[in-house]
Amino acid sequence: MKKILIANRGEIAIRVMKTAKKMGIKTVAVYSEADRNAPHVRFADESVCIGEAPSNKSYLLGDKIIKEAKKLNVDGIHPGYGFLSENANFSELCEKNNIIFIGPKSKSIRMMGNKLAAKDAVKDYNIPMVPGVDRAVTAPKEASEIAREIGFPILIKASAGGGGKGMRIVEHEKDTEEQMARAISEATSAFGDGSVFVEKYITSPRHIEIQVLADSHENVLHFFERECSIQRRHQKVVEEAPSSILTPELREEMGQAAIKVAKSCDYLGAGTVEFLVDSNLNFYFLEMNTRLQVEHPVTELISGVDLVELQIKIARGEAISIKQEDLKINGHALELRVYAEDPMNDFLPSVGNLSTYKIPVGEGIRVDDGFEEGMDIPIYYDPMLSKLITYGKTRNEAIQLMIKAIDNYKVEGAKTTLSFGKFVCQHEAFISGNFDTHFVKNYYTPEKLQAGLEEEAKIAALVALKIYLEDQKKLRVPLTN
Ligand code: MV4
Repeated sequence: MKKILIANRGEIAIRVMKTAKKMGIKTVAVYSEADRNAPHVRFADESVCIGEAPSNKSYLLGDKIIKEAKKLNVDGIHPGYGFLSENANFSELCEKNNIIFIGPKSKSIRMMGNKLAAKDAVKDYNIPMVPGVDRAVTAPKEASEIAREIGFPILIKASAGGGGKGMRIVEHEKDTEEQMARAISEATSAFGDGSVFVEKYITSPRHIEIQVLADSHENVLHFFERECSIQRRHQKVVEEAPSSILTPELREEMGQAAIKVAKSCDYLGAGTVEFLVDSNLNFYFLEMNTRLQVEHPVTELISGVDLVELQIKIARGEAISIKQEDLKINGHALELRVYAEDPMNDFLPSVGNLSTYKIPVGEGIRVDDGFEEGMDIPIYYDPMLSKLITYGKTRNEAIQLMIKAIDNYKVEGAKTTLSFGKFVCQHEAFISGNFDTHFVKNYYTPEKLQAGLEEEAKIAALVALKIYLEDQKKLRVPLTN
């Protein structure tokens, strides 16, 4: 592979290009009219404009991207995350055009993109699943019968859904039929597929996922877990590796389950298997994400591998040269997603011009970003500015370093979630490791964030006053002498 095109923008486009450069592979950036001057364009060896600002007129145009790739003699396309990354038709289109899609085969994407198909694929592999039904239910009455069997609360999920869309919790039997009807109609209008299924609702789970990699020589490895329970409305905010609740035995068990999920769909490349873990440490397979994930850096830091490099080698047909028993967890990594959103105002997007943008630097700090000082934040795309990642020998070291890095991250011109990240890192429940997916809902209010900021300002004022008084004393010494 001599040249790859990155069908993405922002931090992930740059992240992929960095590894390609390291491997001596030429890079091609694609960009929309809104991204003409974006850093990912300048970072690439070549670049091509693919359309107007809205993503359905640029970054989502698979045909157009392939046409440009062929013109430029591109050997492979890396899709990053989002956009075309889990589009089975695009993966297929690449294959048909003799361009290597750096990711799984279209068949695996299609299978895992449908939750009922995924359940069906893994059913002979003895993977723990949430109690429920693994077939489409369309009649509200039928759902009521199932619910009575598994017991309330239940969760109705859309088979084609994702990111919490099309999910409904039902606490009481009397609400079942009404909620079923709503879920079906919601799924039909959102996904064009009204299939739903029913599961027992796990009330206070943790969300833990396992990174897997599979090559074309029958090797499937796992790269441990990421703890992703700190999320807000299905948007992850803080991720870490390893999870503080897994024992080595449970980690091994979940790792082996994840490997089996990958095998069940004939997986190739990097993927993530999502699990729920309940308060008794039972784990249940949820779904598989067939892409490189936003939070992949925490895995890279604790395992010492470059996941993008392995993706590219696998796409070239090479075998993974690492053995499972050689992989060890080293240290602890945290990632904070820094969004251009206002935590004081219901996390509303806060776009503007980044008049000040200075990232923290130092040992154990990694910032993956696609922005620079003076840039306008485009309104058309995801408002994530960067990923602030810290690494330490222990969890506590990584947390303390994160707090310090947040303090040294200077952004003006847009509100960001940096202060919110600090709130999480200073919260007792987070520090003790005693939290679940309801952390933000249970503990966060803008008032608490405000109180923390005021406290900090007061301390800063006191420190300033103390320094001032001490300076005065020093100055007076020679005078009074
Ligand atoms: C669940 C669940 C509880 N019980 N399934 C949310 C998105 C999708 N990936 C699956 N999700 C959930 N499925 C059962 N049977 C709770 C969630 C869930 C969740 C999962 C992971 C991370 C954050 C979450 C937030 C709310 C609900």
